[in-house]
Amino acid sequence: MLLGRVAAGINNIYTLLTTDGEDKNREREVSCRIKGKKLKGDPGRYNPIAVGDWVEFEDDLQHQGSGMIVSRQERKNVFARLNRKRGTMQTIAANMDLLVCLTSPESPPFRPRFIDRVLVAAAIGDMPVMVLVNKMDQHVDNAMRERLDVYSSIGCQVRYCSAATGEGVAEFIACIRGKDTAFVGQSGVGKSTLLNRIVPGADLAVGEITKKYNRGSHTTCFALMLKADFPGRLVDTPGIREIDIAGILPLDLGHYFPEFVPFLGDCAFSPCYHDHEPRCAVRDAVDDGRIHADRFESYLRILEQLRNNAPGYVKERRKN
Ligand SMILES: Nc1nc2c(ncn2[C@@H]2O[C@H](COP(=O)(O)OP(=O)(O)O)[C@@H](O)[C@H]2O)c(=O)[nH]1
Ligand SMILES: [Mg+2]
Ligand SMILES: [Zn+2]
Repeated sequence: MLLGRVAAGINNIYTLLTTDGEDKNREREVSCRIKGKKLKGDPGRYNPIAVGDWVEFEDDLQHQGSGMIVSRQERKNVFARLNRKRGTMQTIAANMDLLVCLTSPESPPFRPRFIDRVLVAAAIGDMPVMVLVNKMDQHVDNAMRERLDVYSSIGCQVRYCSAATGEGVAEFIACIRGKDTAFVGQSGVGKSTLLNRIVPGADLAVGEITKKYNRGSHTTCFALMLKADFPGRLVDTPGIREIDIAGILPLDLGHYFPEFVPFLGDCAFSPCYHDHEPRCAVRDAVDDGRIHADRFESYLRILEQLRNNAPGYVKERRKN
C-alpha cells in the first residue's frame, strides 16, 4: 500500500502528494477517489478526509496519475467546526503543527468573538494556535490591544505583520519555518495576500473568491495545501464566516478558556455552568477583573450555542 498526504479535495476527488511509487525521490500528485462507497471508521463527518490527512492509496494502473484511497491514518490533531446545515462535523485541516488565526484592525474590523471560537475549536482538536495581526499599517486601538494581551497571557502567541508592505513577514516566516501551518480568518483579513507573498507562484486571487481551484459556493471550506520555499506545508482555508462549536458538553466549555481553569474547582455548585449559579468563582473572577469581561461574554455565547446543538455530538463527559 502507498502512503500519500491530502493536499486538496473537491467534490470527492482528492489530490494526494506522495513520494511512494517507482521514483522515491520525486514527489508526484495523484488524483484519487475513495475506494468503495464509504471510508471506514469515520461516521458522522461529511468530509471523511481533510487536507493534511495521511492516507493509504492504490495507484490506478490503467490511468496514470489516478488512484483510490483505501484508508485514512489516525490523526494527530484536527481543526473542525460544526456544519449546522448538515448537522455534521466538518474537518477543515488535520495534522498541523500550528494554526495561524489571521486578523486585522480595520476592514474587516477586529472580531475577537471569532478568534475566541477559533481558540476553542483548536483546543478541542488539540491544535496549537497563534494570532497573527495583519494590516499592522492600520490603527490598533486600546480595546483591541487589551484583547490581544489576553491571548498572550493565556499562552497564545500574538504577532504582527503587513502582507501589503511586507513588514514583519520575514519574522513571521521564521516562526513557522519547518512547521505545517494552516491559516484561518474571516474573509478579507489578507490570507491570500500573505500566502502569495510567502509562496512563490501561489497566485491566489486577492479580494475575491479563488477561481483557480474552483472553490466556489458548493465547495466552500475545502482547504488547499501549498508548498513554500522553506520546509513545512502551508494550508489556506477559504471562506469561513462562522465557527460553530461541537464535540464537547456545555458543562466542559470552561476548560477550553485557559484563564478560567484556575477557578473551575472553586464554584459553590458542582457542576457549574458559570452563568446563573450563585457563588460562582468564575463570575467572581470576571467581576474583579481577573478574567476579561469580554472573554466571558464569548464564553456565554458559545455556551448558548452548545446548548442549542442537536444532541449526539458528544458521547461522554470530559475526564478532568
Ligand atoms: N492595508 C492593508 N491591506 C491589506 C493588507 N493585506 C491585504 N490587504 C488587502 O485586503 C484585501 C483582502 O485581502 P485578501 O488577501 O483577499 O484577504 P482574504 O479574504 O483573507 O484572502 C485586499 O484588498 C488586500 O489588498 C495589509 O497588510 N494592509
Ligand atoms: Mg482569500
Ligand atoms: Zn461557576
